[in-house]
Amino acid sequence: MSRKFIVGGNFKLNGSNEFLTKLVEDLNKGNLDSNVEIVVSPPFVYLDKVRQSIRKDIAVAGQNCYLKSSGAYTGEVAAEMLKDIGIEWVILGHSERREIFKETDEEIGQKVAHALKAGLKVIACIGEKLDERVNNKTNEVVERQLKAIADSVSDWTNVVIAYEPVWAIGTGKVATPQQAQEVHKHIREWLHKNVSPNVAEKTRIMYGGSVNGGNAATLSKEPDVDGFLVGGASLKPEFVTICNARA
Ligand code: G2H
Repeated sequence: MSRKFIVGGNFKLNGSNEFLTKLVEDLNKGNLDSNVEIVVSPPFVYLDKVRQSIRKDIAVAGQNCYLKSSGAYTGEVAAEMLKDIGIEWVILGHSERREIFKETDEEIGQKVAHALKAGLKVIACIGEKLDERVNNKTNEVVERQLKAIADSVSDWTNVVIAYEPVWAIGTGKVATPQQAQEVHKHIREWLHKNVSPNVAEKTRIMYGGSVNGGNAATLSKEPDVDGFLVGGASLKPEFVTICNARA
């Protein structure tokens, strides 16, 4: 079966009213492949502005949300609140959340389950650090991170996995198409064995880590690469080239 190619723009902690107005204007004028699902993820305070001004064939994602619906959790945002303002997607488990904000595998699994229950679609990020790759621990690490998600999730319909090797994030060191394919294939095999053949076949696996307008087309040819999660390059005009990588 064919999985719909999906490209996400993770703006991280970047942007301003002026910058995002221009970026949205440019995307709205862009000649985008209609066979590709596109999701952009600005910082929380700009979510509503971007959602209201961006073309309707581009969806909007939060970059995080908490595992509770409400309460005394200063500084957090609930999945239900994202849903309430018309946001369809959320990115969870990004390595920057894991590393800088010390989110654990278990917490991320719970967040994924909570966000799905609230009606959001989830881009769930996994990936190994450089020392883990060097020590041949890549499969072990992605399996552990996947298991924490699988332990909390029963319906995978609205889950997309983003494989983002930490050593490739924002470093300009993109994984080779072979390195990406090898891990994506392993992830699919793990889903086949531990969740179900149907989930393995249907679940999309994005690659993230220094994707740009120059490397996207080659990476997109790999059979288990079903899209990209793009950081730095999503803030630039080349994001359109990345969205059209398979066209
Ligand atoms: C990985 C990616 C976006 P970049 O974090 O999720 O960022 O493309 O800048 O490496």
